[in-house]
Amino acid sequence: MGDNTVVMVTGGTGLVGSAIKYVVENGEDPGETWVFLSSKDADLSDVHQTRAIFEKVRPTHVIHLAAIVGGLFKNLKYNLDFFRKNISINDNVLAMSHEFRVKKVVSCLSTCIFPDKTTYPIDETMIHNGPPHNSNFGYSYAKRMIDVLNKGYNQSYGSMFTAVIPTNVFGPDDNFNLEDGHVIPGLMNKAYCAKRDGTDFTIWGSGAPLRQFIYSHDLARLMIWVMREYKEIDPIILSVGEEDEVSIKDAAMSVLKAFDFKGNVVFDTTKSDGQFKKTASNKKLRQYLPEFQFTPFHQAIQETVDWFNANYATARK
Ligand code: NAP
Ligand code: GFB
Repeated sequence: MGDNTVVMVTGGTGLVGSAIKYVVENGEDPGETWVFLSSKDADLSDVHQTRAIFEKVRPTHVIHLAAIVGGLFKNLKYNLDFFRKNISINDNVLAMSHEFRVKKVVSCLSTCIFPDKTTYPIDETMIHNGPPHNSNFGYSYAKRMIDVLNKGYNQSYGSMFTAVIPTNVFGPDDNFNLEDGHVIPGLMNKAYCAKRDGTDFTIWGSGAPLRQFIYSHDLARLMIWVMREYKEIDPIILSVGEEDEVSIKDAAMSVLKAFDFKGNVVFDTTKSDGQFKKTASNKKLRQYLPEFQFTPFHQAIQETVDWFNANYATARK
């Protein structure tokens, strides 16, 4: 890409945005200028602030990550907020991308937005084939509308607005808050405290549900590739293979191994299990990148635990 390329990353201070920043700053010299936004640069749910930041940055490319994001328990509590806030952010960012003639936008869906009643493995063609799991219908429908907007802008203006569909992400700079965060950072925060205080380590739910987890640094490398090389309007799933799916219990054991935790493990089955599985196929990704190497799961867990131990005082929790 030419050296006049300006890539603006909305949501640039979150888990995924921080990983993209890390990869860009630790790789070979990028051909592009990169600008990473936080909500302090602009509240993107406000169209006037959104226009102002596009006016200021004048991006040629946008990686759109900004959203209200959270784990199962935050979604269960705030479905309406997830829908309304994310719908307005998404509409504003794509409208301003059109108004400022952005050449390409890569937005983010999620494997948790697919129909709850479905055949497996899930693939990119199945997004709108039925209602999502009820636990996160607000977030899911707002995400699905990104795909609708992408197709609408392409039909009306030929816009190159596309999207990726990551599976559950974890890594440094995650949100480790116990109530609002996702399972991996939640387990890490709990393991840290249980080891420090000599208390039980509690896994919520039965531990039986299945998930595919992608390390944020791997997702970052894939998203940079999508921004530079992927030419389809249809979205692409960015996930480890079906064969790398693990149970919540397996993931928790990997976290405990990384902490060298020797205490008592208990399951709080009064807490919801949420969706049992959302097994996604990465066949389309493999057709493009058959040689891509994902970081082994436990190595990624260990790197994240090491980061959390070193940054506990300032981590989001
Ligand atoms: P995150 O850590 O919660 O970061 C969210 C980012 O969005 C932050 O930079 C935040 O800014 C920004 N933001 C929130 N509200 C905003 C607003 N009104 N205006 C401007 N910026 C706003 O989220 P993440 O996990 O990195 O997720 C990034 C993207 O990946 C999201 O679109 C999410 O749906 C998608 N995704 C995530 C996962 C996962 O497991 N984490 C899985 C699949 C897809 P501040 O830092 O200033 O608050
Ligand atoms: O990452 P998570 O919160 O969301 O994982 P989802 C929830 C699963 O992990 C449930 C179990 O089975 C929980 O019972 N779990 C065990 C825990 N211990 C914990 C813990 O300490 N914290 C948390 N959070 N869970 C989300 C969607 O679904 O997937 C979001 O709701 C988002 O919209 C995200 O897209 C990627 O994987 O169930």
